[in-house]
Amino acid sequence: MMIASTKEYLQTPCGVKIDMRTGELDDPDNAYDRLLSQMYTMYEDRVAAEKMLADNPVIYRVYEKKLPELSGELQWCMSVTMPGKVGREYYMTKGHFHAVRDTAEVYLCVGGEGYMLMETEDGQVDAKRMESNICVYVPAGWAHRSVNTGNDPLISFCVYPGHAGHDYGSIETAGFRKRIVEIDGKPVIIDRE
Ligand code: PAN
Ligand code: ZN
Repeated sequence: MMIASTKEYLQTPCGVKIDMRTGELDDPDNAYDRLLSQMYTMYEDRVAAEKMLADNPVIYRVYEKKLPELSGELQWCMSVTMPGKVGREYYMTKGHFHAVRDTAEVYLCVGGEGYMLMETEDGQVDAKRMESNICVYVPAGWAHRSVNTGNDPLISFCVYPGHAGHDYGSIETAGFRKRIVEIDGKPVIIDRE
């Protein structure tokens, strides 16, 4: 559906069916796959990452509706991080700050297991467990990344302010301070080297 103007957005309530087992939206306005080739430099084991590029797996998928990018409005989407590892590091989203730092986000996990890894620009770090029925609150000013430590897709319903925007640059440049890797068969949070 073409949406002509902001005004029209505001005049168009929508109701959308979501398949909570897969995260799929009926009739998404945008659905994209993030492939390993689009983020392989973010993994600690670059050799393992480059070897996997031959298959170039889908690391995560996002289903979105086109909604007004305005304060007072909300964006929402389904985020599905696949199970898997690059070397010993679990599949994860790229992660970002919101471009408008003063904007928070809610993630309601509806399937799978993992962590929401978070950090602030002044060096605070946190990780909250994600599994079905856990709602994670990402406060304003915290960068956030979903990490799938399980064997099934990690699926969340995400809601954030319409005008938040995404700032990937600082994470792409410096990376998160923490990584989540498998050690002796279990997820362990370690410092970035
Ligand atoms: C989510 C994320 C989604 C994909 O909707 O955009 O999980 O992760 P990246 O954006 O880090 O690639 C969100 O946090 N929106 O603000
Ligand atoms: Zn976000």
